[in-house]
Amino acid sequence: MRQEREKIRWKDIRITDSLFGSYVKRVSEKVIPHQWKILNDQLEDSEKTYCIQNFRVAAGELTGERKGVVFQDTDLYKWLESVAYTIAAGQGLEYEPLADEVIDLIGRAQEPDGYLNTYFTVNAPHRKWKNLMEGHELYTAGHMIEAAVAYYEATGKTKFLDIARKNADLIGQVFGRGEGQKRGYPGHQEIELALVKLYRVTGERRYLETARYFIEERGSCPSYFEQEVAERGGFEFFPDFQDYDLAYSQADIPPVQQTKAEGHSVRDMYMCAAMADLAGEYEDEAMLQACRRIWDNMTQKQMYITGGIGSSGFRERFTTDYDLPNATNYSETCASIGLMMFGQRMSAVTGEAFYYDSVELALYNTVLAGINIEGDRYFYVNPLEVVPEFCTAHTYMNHVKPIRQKWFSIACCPPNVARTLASLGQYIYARDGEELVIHQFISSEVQTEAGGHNVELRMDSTLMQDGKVKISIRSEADTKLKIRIPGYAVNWTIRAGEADLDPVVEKGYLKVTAKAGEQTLVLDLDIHPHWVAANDLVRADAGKAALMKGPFVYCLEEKDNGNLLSQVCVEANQKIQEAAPAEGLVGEIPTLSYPGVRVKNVGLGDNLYGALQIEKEKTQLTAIPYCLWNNRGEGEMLVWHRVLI
Ligand code: FUB
Ligand code: ZN
Repeated sequence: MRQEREKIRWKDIRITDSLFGSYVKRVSEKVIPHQWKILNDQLEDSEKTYCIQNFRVAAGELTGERKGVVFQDTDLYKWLESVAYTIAAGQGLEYEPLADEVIDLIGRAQEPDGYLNTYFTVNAPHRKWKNLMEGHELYTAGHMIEAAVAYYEATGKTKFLDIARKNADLIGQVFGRGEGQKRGYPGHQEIELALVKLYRVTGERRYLETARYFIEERGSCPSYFEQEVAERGGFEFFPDFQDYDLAYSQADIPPVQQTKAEGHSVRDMYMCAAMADLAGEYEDEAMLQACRRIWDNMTQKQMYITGGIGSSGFRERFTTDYDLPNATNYSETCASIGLMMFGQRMSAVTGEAFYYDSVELALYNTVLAGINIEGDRYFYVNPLEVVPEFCTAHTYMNHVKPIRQKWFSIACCPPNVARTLASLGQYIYARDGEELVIHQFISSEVQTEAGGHNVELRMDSTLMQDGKVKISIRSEADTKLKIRIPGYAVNWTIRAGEADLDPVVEKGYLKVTAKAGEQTLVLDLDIHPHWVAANDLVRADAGKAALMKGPFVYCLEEKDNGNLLSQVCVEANQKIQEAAPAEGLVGEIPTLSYPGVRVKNVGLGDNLYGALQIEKEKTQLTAIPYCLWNNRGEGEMLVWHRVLI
């Protein structure tokens, strides 16, 4: 097994891309201050979060009850993580004093032994570590640790990291197989990957050991969770968990034995991300094989074309192979972020590029759809087909919102998108020994060190305009580059000046050496819009086709095409024209235009049913990137088109 790749420092990467750059800018200029107001309950017409207030109560500076969901603290931690990356990028320096202040508050809310969780400190001190299945204590700690690591990496300040270490040390004492320790593990995974990060930044191996313990202990028999439920005689936080099954939180069998993506999708992804890390750290082949099985099952049988996962609105979970309904699905934004985290680590530990195909799909489609272009509205659930009036509350569609929301009572997704966008550089570049690796074609600049010398690299991606990516390198010595060839690029070429190169391709990466001095490489990925079909076993997409160009999935919106999009059909492999970007959208991505047919049932008048009598009406269709839907008002949306034979 290979060594992990090395991350490029946050401050060494700058995103200049017209699409992603605009979101990254929004995060620092709008999302962070907007979310700060929400954390402080200063936003009118928005549900109260009590987030900062809870920390004040826990610190003994306010009296009263601690309010909000049991893991409300994580909103602040994810906010701080975004702030850290933004500071590192030099865009959010003004947030640093605010962040320092709130870190001081977190420190005051921490108990002397390192315990840190506003819910249990204030509302249920006698219940600490007694409801791991529902209580999210370890999940919350995980987000705190992730934020602390990011803040340390961004600023070099140790205060938050010290808080995190103290808390992680306590966790390491409480849990384990030693005498007097609890043989428990989290109901919602997250702490494991956070402890790996803490180990990597501190070099303290005990954090890695605790992470490994949590993964290895999970799913053991007799079940820790079943014992817990029996002891407390029922469910405390989520009463609708009455028929809870252990597979929901991947605790029915040890993770290393799992064969498919199962249960709550975010839990599964966070767990798998940690497993991939641990497989690399411990050279644990069995763990890696489990990760491979889960990844393959998920991406080949349970993932939407948009990189969305978890098709069940009920309990935010995976269901079964090929069950991918388009209108009622969940496809939580956080789950696709988790997929990105898992895929990134799988690529790091195996050295294989193809994991990034799904990472890219999730990022360019579901994750980006999770936020509006203004940066103040969010999707939690990401359907592939929407009829706004059918998204009715208190029905089976309760979870599907036809427009992005200001916030949510359970608000895991908005700050998760923010931290992902703010740390986007980690998905674009890495260092692998002497090589500088490029994983994504997002315009950006990086100034770093590779092979013992300084390198300045500028990537100008016009992928969506002409399929090309220009990579300009300035370096003191020859620089070894490893560039991912995406799965969708069948006829790619690469040139240095006028010369065509014939590089070695290894594990999906092309390897080139840029000469010392200045050199420009042009990678042509030769991408074109094309129709995609689904396996016949995906009943929801039978006889349908979706439109893609490169990593972007396209969709039809009512604004461009009128309503009743379910009438729309296309002829098989209908030719597609590229047209100007839609007005009011970001990223200069072409719209796609193609002829279609509306198949109408005529002669029914107001009757609900009647004799079959069809009329076909020609129409010209315009599709926009799925990630940008619902930025121009409410209306119908459709990804999978019916195909006329
Ligand atoms: O339970 C914490 C988070 O809230 C989960 O990851 C999301 O699915 C949401 O339920
Ligand atoms: Zn979420």
